[in-house]
Amino acid sequence: MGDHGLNPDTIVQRATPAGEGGLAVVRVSGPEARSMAEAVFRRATAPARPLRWRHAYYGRLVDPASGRDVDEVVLTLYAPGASFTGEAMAEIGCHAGPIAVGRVIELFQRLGARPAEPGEFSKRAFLNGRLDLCQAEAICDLVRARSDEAAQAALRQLDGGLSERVRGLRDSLMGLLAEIEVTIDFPDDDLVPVTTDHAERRCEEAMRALDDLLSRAEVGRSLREGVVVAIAGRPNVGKSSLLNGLLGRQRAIVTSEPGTTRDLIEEQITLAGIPFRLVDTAGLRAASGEVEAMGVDLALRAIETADICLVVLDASMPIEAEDRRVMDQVRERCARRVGVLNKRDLPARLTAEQASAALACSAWVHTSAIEPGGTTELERALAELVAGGGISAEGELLTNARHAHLMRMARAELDSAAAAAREGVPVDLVSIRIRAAAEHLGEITGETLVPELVDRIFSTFCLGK
Ligand SMILES: Nc1nc2c(ncn2[C@@H]2O[C@H](COP(=O)(O)OP(=O)(O)OP(=O)(O)O)[C@@H](O)[C@H]2O)c(=O)[nH]1
Ligand SMILES: [Mg+2]
Repeated sequence: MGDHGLNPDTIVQRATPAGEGGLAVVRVSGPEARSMAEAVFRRATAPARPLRWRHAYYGRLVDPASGRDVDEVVLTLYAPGASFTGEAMAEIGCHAGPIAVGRVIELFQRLGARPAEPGEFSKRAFLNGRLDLCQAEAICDLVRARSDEAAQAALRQLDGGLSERVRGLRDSLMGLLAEIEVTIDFPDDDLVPVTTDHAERRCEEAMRALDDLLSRAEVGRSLREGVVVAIAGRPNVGKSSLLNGLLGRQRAIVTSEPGTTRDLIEEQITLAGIPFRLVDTAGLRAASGEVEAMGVDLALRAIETADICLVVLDASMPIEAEDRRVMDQVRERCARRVGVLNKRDLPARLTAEQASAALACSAWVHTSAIEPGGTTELERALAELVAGGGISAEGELLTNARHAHLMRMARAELDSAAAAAREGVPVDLVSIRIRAAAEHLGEITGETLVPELVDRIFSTFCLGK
């Protein structure tokens, strides 16, 4: 691998986030990495022997032009073939802060290194066969992960689990293609010809395996982007208060006046390692003005696109006509619902039985948005609803949208291949579809990727990765 490997230049970039901190790491990768580092590094102790690979040395970086100290650093050199990128690398632990790090990078630039583009270190690792694309993308996911669970999923992907399964699937399709081709090319030999029956069966097997992987894609997306939870109910039941209660701070305006919230307010929380995106909405009712009407429209759309809808009732009052309308609107728009009986600190006029008779929900929970710990039951119900759906299931979770998309494309090709085989289309025509499916799968691990696509994928990475 690595057509670029003929004459790569040497690149430099910070590997740690910008900003102030104790330490920062600057990476230099490429054929000149070692000689550049040697040109500017002065060991603290008298150098008895040349610097060894994979040893950390304490010392100073000195500007050869001025003879002035640039920073106090720890230098580690990695040999070609034994580094993250597969090239010779120098890693410099220096003082953090924009000025200090900038000076180190600039020093290497003056020696001829080029500032790395976003994702360029990972791209080199990919081109040098150190990582497959799936694994490289997992690094990016890991860096961006917003929850422990997402980080775990990315780590598993980094281990190569997903790559192996996808590669296995692709290999079996390639095997089928080879069988088909042999019987086409040598029809007179004594080979058992591949029947359309056989091709259909094999396609269906592969589809089942893809379905299994894809069923985890939804979970993966939730882990990556957060489970979207819309908070719905008529005005004044305490939706914004619940948002604030769950967040533990006063994010949304709360008043005793019905119709307070107009816009959507979105905030993120993590429950049991799962990221949730809470969306507070305008109270649903026949609106009394243009702004409120727009708010109600937004609310209805938010309910429609949410993964889960909280249906909030005020438990200190019996169910009203407006509540019933809200429940009808939610029933039509969102299948995963959690019912909330709020204001449990006030005398109850409404039971969970009455509420669940009016609207079936995964659970009906009691809350008080104004008491400390008043939302615990709700938090538990949300975490359970998602985790019960397999969020913490072992195995590879597809956390990457690109992978899920390619698997869906491959599945669609296999579906038409199987259908064509059923209709008695000649097996060599069926094989065109199978080949297309195999190519989509190859794009996941990077085996059949076109170079422009490789560039595009890596350019979405963060700087210094
Ligand atoms: N006693 C009690 N009062 C609550 C509770 N939750 C909310 N309230 C009060 O109910 C009133 C309305 O609360 P909001 O959070 O603004 O209600 P909302 O559903 O967002 O209302 P709109 O934005 O108008 O749709 C405020 O006076 C809150 O203090 C609760 O659990 N217990
Ligand atoms: Mg509100």
